[in-house]
Amino acid sequence: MSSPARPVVVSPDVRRGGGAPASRTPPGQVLTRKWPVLHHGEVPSIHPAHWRLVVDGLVEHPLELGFEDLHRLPQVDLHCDIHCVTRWSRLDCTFTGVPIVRLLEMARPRPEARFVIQHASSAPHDGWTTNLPLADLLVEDALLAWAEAGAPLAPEHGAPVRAVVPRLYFWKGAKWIRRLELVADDRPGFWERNGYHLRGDPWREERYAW
Ligand SMILES: Nc1nc2c(c(=O)[nH]1)N[C@H]1C(S)=C(S)[C@@H](COP(=O)(O)O)O[C@H]1N2
Ligand SMILES: [Mo]
Repeated sequence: MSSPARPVVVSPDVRRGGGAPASRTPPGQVLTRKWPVLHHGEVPSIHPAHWRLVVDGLVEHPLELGFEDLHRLPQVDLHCDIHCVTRWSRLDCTFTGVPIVRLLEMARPRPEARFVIQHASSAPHDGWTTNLPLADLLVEDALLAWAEAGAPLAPEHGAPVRAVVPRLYFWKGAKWIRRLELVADDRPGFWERNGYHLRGDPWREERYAW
């Protein structure tokens, strides 16, 4: 049985300066071919059958869905670059998943909703979060992803499902994501409370809050 071809979404940064690696590398970043692992706390073990995602807060229709439900939504392959605030960048990643905007269209944010808090399951700090403007998720290249380069995500990279928001530093994508909470006022997440920027645009070097 062959699986149907998925549309390819290309993140705009991939085409910067004609796509040459140097012009695609934000200031102060160093390219790596490996995919480093970076997080706070322990790697949780989450069986796909037990994974749930909640979309709630300031929405008209709160959602709760599982791994199979997510796969029934329109999937894409996302060609993008990732930029960690600790200065490594990895070009030409391919993430498979569903654009977060599809879930937001279903949940229908209320007019007051302006920020999104991503919540992760990561013991012992189940409260790991990262915050971002809602507008940064109303694009086709911000995903809930379950695979990279055709292979399911490894547990340390966020299995079964993580967020990938390639226009911002990579910490704005929660591994082991479990909840998208829509809020009216910005609320600094884990790294943001530790001095990182509220938005985190790598092209403006928005690394730190100061
Ligand atoms: N749940 C969770 N997600 C997280 C983090 C974390 O500590 N916990 N760290 C972030 C940071 S700082 C980065 S750079 C990326 C790293 O993802 P990777 O380990 O797959 O490279 O995950 C982000 N998502
Ligand atoms: Mo990071």
